[in-house]
Amino acid sequence: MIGLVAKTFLRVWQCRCLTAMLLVCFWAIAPTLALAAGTTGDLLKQEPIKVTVSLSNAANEFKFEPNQLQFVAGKRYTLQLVNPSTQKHYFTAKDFADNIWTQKVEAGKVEVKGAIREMELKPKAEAQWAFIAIKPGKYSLRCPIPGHAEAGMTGSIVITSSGE
Ligand SMILES: [Cu+2]
Repeated sequence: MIGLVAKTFLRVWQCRCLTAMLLVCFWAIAPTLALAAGTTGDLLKQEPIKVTVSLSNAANEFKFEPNQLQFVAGKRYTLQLVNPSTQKHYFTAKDFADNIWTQKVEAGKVEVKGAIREMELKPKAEAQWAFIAIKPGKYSLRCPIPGHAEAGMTGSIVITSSGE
């Protein structure tokens, strides 16, 4: 009998904990979801702003061109990534990727829908990253291949709020 009471109590308690956890989770992501849901409908009708970034260049220099990128929260973009060099390079900006809403990435005949965190471009490759900037902040960009960031393959990405 005591065992049953204890078990029931534990179940109710676990249930409460789970509910509380879910509530906390929802509270944490709700603003982002609301922002995404509220803005994407209208923004997907907006003509995207095109920005091109070159990973290295024809001279195989270790740099992003340009290496300072700026986006405005709530605006729609197409980020065109190109690699004109003879080596593969990465476009790695994970915090940035977590703070935008990715619609899709197009590369060749493939279109990938939804979130993405990092992109590797083989020599002569091109990709288009369609997204809406969401959360203002300063994010770092780098190519994580050993030696590349050290040689200068770094950059910064700023998302400013639409009021700025
Ligand atoms: Cu690189």
